[in-house]
Amino acid sequence: TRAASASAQPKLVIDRKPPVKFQKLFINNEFVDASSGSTFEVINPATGDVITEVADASEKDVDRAVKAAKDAFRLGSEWRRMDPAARGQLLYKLADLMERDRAYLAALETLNNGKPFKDSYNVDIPHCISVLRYYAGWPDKMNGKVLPVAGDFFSYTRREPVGVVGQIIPWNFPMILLCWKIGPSVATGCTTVIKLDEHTPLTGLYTAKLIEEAGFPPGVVNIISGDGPHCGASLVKHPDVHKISFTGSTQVGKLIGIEAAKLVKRTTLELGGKSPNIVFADCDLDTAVEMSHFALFFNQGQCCCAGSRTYVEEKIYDEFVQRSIERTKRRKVGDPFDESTEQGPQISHEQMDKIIDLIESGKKNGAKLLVGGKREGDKGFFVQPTLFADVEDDHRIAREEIFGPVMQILKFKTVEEVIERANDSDYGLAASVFSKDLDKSIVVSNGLRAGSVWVNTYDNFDPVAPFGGFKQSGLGREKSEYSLDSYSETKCVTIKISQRNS
Ligand code: TXE
Repeated sequence: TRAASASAQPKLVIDRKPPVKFQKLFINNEFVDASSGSTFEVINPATGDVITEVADASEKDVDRAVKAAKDAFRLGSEWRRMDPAARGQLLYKLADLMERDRAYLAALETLNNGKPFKDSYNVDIPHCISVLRYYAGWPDKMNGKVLPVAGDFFSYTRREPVGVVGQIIPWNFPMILLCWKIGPSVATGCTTVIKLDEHTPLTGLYTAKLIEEAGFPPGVVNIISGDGPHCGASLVKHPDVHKISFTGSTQVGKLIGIEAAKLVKRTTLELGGKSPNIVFADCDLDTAVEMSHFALFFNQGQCCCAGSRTYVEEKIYDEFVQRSIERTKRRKVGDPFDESTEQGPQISHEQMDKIIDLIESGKKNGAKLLVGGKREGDKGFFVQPTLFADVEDDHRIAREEIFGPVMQILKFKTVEEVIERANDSDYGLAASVFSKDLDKSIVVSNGLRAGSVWVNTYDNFDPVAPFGGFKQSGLGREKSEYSLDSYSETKCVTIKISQRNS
């Protein structure tokens, strides 16, 4: 039956040159030019060529977008009067439209970001759809409580939207992170201004069109393209923005945290990582090798939660390294639209240079370079799948986020030692454990200072599961019901009554 249903599916035709349909700012459900008229170039990372130009939002445009969001949030507005379940229906509709346009959105994502089409199509867009559907179910389930206060009073809580939200996203998962932001902000009844990353604005601007088509009232979701230091920073500083949700580098996250704190804005930050992946000798070695490879190399290594410190127990170290060498050598780099491609280009020349610089530091520090280590070709921003073994804890490649296809393998002997070394990092986003010993897996998982721990798997991103960092990896949680808390305020109303009774 599987074969029968597969053959019933129309064959997917991949458009390698998807047309770019929207290049302007989406404010109040309209596409508008930047007030200055200026634009910036969007680059295809696989070739280095310019794909198109999009509107470059300035502080003035941020102000326009925030005003639209503020108007949509005013008391008595269509949005504020809408039944909770109707907000959910809008998210369902948006998810349906993404499903309809899945192949186009996936092709546009691949063109702009460089990730393999098979990932955009099979991972990114389906995940977006399930995240929106997950949040669509929430609006009519966020109850308050009646409180048993003392005296002649009646007291209840209400969960109210935080208000106008400013959301800033990076380039590594342009569609997924957009949906992680839209979902909870719409579900809780907020209005939002989302600033797309300057490298990858194309799918977000197309999604703006779908938002309009889904029937969202004007001003509820505004989507703008612009740079960080001017456009992003003015959104963070804007006095009418009540909450900031940022995903990006730890460096910028700290600046944003400081600015937002000046006006006591609610702030969630999802930042960098240097996640330990611990492989015990009693693991299933095939699974551990393949999943450790995936943990690091998925998305060209451009994952905040990449398993970028692979600690392998001494007893299996040599064999693990050998098998990882073979797997890394087999990794297929190339045109992201080719079906067999596992790895596309890095996002930019700048990121490629940063990765090469860190590879050089690894060599200098004395780590053993076993595969790759160079730029691949001279067109586009490709980096060879690279593998270092005998990495020491104080090497830069074991401490800094590389954000590229560079794997670090480190050796350990005991459980206590590896927990301590894994936790010796300023970051604390994710971690993983490979072992068949359940007790050990649980004890180690509970001992790791990280927001997500995966056991015998990696990158499990169910919408139901919270995601976020300990320590300098961030503040707050994304996805799941936990993120709803950061988009809502709890109000307590207490009413004097003439007589209480039990
Ligand atoms: O990030 P930035 P970059 C890490 C990764 C990468 C490094 C640098 O290590 O190599 O960061 O990448 C906006 N006020 N991550 O420079 O600058 C910017 O316009 C307000 C991890 O691309 O943090 C973009 O929309 N906004 C990360 C977003 O911040 C500002 C994903 C991210 O850009 C701003 C990406 C400012 N002053 C990079 N400056 C993850 N957690 O997954 C910039 N921005």
